Amino acid sequence: MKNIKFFTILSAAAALTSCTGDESKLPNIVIIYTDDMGYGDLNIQNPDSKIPTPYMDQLASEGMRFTDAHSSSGICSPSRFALLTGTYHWRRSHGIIQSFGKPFFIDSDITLPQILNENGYATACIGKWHLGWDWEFLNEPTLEIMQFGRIRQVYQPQDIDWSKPIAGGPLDRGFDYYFGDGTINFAPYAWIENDRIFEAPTEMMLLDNIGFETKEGRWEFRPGPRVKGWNPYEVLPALTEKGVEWIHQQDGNKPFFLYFSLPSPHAPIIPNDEFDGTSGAGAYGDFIVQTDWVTGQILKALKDKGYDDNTIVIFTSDNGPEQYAFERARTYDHFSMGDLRGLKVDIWEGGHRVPMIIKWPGHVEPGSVSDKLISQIDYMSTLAAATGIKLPEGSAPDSYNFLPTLLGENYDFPEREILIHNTHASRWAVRKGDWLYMDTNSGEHRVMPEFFKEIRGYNDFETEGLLFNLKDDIEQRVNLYEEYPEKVKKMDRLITVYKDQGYLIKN
Ligand SMILES: [Ca+2]
Repeated sequence: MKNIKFFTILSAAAALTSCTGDESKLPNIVIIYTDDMGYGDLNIQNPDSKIPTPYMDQLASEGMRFTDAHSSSGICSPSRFALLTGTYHWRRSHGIIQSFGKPFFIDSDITLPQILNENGYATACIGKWHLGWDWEFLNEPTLEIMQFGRIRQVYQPQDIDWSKPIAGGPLDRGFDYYFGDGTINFAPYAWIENDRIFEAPTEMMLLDNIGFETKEGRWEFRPGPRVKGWNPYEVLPALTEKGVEWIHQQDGNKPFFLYFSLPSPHAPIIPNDEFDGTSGAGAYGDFIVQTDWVTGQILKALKDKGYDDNTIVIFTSDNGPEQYAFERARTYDHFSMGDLRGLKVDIWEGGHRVPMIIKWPGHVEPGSVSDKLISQIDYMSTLAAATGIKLPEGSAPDSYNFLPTLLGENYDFPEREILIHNTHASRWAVRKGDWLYMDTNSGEHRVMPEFFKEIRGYNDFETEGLLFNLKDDIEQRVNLYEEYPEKVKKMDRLITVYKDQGYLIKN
């Protein structure tokens, strides 16, 4: 990686500061959020994996691994909004934020970083944001480009005032600090620190001048302004360096919350050269190996500074694996979705059942595994409970506190009994106990190729809706819709009730 001159903030004073890891202090919180990493990409929960993930596996051996944990959506922005607000994304919106798109949030939203910040936490978001900003436009987009079969109105460098602070981003949602490139495959292709563009873009990233080869899949870049010399291969190393640096800057007098949001293993699949060939699953596998290494660097920084004993580390992914996973299964015999049906965007389990590990030394049993139904939406209530923070009235309406499960306490009923699954507005599913109902005859949004159906032996279904018992049928092969008409009716009604109600009933 090229030398990037502004990664030198780490001061001698910060480096010399030590921390005792005093247990009486509020715990630090680090969320490591991978992008499009599948359930079966976490080596420890896929016996047939072709990808080593030693750092993530080590984390699992030190914390609790959840086998029935879910993102709110099968795509990026909505899952991120849900995690940060304890609110189902579909109460607000279903889609992703496009280049220069408006914030997913409204200003009255109460966020996890905000409540932590108000209770004394230093808070940082480093990496992928993908939740929108209010950019200072000088005029409408001045370029029209055809991409993915439709005409796009595209901003050029001269259409935006790069000198102004960018409102509506992480700093307006409770973070003290932001560093990242927004979204790796969306313009602007530039570094943003706090609410400022570090260097103004002066040229256009177009499909014929990207200047780099992807190692798997296709380029996913949307055309738009970029900084001269922008190199996407530098993004992941730069974010890693910055994440480690920010942890080292904490002086131990104040608890901290780091939301470390990786651009990997999302496409473009661009592992750095030193990771080439480190997996048995092609470049994607190598990208996971790098993602694993990055995770290890963040964990190492916590250990090096003595914060490890008093830090809650949450590791998870924003949705299931991208469509390249079908071909990868055929070529490398590696199933990124594990045994689950479907992948990213689907409301099949593969779209939203994601890797999840939580480590909290002295509180969470090392090497434990939980099959409790939980969602990333639940982090807000759970972390509030873990830190003794009272959530403001009306905040985190869909968030359950699963702290008892984390602490290994006996609990007569599940913290979360019901979970709604949704990506686009056209298909809905509801989970209650072992039962899963879908109001559609297929959970797929990405069309599953015939060769993959053959590999897995999947059949299509003819009924109007679908009903599965996941306890016996995690692969969603046996449709019980016609056998349990009363259950179908009740569960269908549940979707309407919880949509209309505006919140879930909490225990
Ligand atoms: Ca994603």
